[in-house]
Amino acid sequence: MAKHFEIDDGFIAEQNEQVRGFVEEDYEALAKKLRRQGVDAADLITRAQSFRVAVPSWGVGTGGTRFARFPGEGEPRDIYEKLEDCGTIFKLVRSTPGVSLHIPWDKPEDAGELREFARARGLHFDAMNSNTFQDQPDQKLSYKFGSLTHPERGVREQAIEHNIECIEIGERLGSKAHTVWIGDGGNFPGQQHFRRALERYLESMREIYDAIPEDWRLFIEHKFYEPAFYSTVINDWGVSYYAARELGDKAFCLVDLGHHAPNVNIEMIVARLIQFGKLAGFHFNDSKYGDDDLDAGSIKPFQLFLIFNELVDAELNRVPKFDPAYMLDQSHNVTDPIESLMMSATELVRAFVQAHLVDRAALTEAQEKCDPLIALATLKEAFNTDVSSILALARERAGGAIDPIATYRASSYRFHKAEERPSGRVAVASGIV
Ligand code: LRH
Ligand code: MN
Repeated sequence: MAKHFEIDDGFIAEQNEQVRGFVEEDYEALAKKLRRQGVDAADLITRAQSFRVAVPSWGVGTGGTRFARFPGEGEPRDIYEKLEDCGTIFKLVRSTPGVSLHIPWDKPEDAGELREFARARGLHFDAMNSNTFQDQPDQKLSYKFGSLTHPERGVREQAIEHNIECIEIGERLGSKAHTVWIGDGGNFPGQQHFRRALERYLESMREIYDAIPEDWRLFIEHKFYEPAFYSTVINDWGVSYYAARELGDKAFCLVDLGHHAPNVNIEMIVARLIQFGKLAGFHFNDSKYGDDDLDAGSIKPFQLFLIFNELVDAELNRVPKFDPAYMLDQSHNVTDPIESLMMSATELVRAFVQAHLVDRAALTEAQEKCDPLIALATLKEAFNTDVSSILALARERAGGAIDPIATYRASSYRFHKAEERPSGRVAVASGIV
């Protein structure tokens, strides 16, 4: 078996040595400032180390748009090479041990072997994802006019069976959740009967729900448009919540940040789903216009912070049934996917730690005393605090890199992978196109 290049711990330690002094200087200054606010910086390092987010297997290949895809060097060509890259991300940032698979893109020949390959790299499998938004070469019936809501029972059955197969593969891989996102909808007024389509969705999802093992969760992912451009069956959190309630206690609502119309108040949707005990978790990314699948925190970092403000408030107030699953769901069209995923994971930990910096007593007092300016100022105080040194030391003390991007580039990992993975063969649908 050809030798596969890996970044070793010694190299990471060497790179850390070069920058540790500066980071510890910044940390001491920050710790001193936080002590004045009665905040223990060392506690925040522990919190940062507790944060976990899963990476999407489809995110380590270069993504594209309907116009073009510009594959990079050393693209992963199969699920094993995707896991190699996920292992490298985890080695450097230490917050991403979970990998979310997409079936059939990542259908394993040998689930046991794949599970062992992942385990050897400190990885495990997070939520599974089904795919009834594309037709596979060997597929009998087309999903052109829908899948779980298609007028023809045969097409719905085919889609139900595919979801049940994903769950069975997930069981063999040790996953504990299954995400169902369907693109079903219409492009023209009159194309779909809105009520019948939703009825069919619930009928189909009940069969999938019944196949969910006792200790699993079923995640419903809503999206306001695309690929349908007039109506989408599961278009917003309201219908997702209704469906989750209808299905039962194992069904929850997953929030993909890019699946909302511009300017929708997503942090309030999060607060609602937390209050209703139906928040599944997230597909984190960012966007300016549509479902752009850009890097988390790259366009609207304050919104990301406000979302984590709701999550940390719920965590600290021990809201019942609060157990959100965090995943990234991005498409990397112009950056090295590994760098983007490391940066995005870091921006999530940053928002999480900043949310733990919020003076909640002062915020509650300002809210109860109708003092909006102090309420906003209290949030901004936390958001404007540079916690980079806390994040860096949290990574380093967990065996990772103080500066993941610099360490990754210094390792020439991508160059080595370009050698090992001649670009002839690229995995089918390695990224979202
Ligand atoms: C749909 C979506 C969904 C995935 C797909 C790759 O836009 O967010 O979560 O299945 O992207
Ligand atoms: Mn998604």
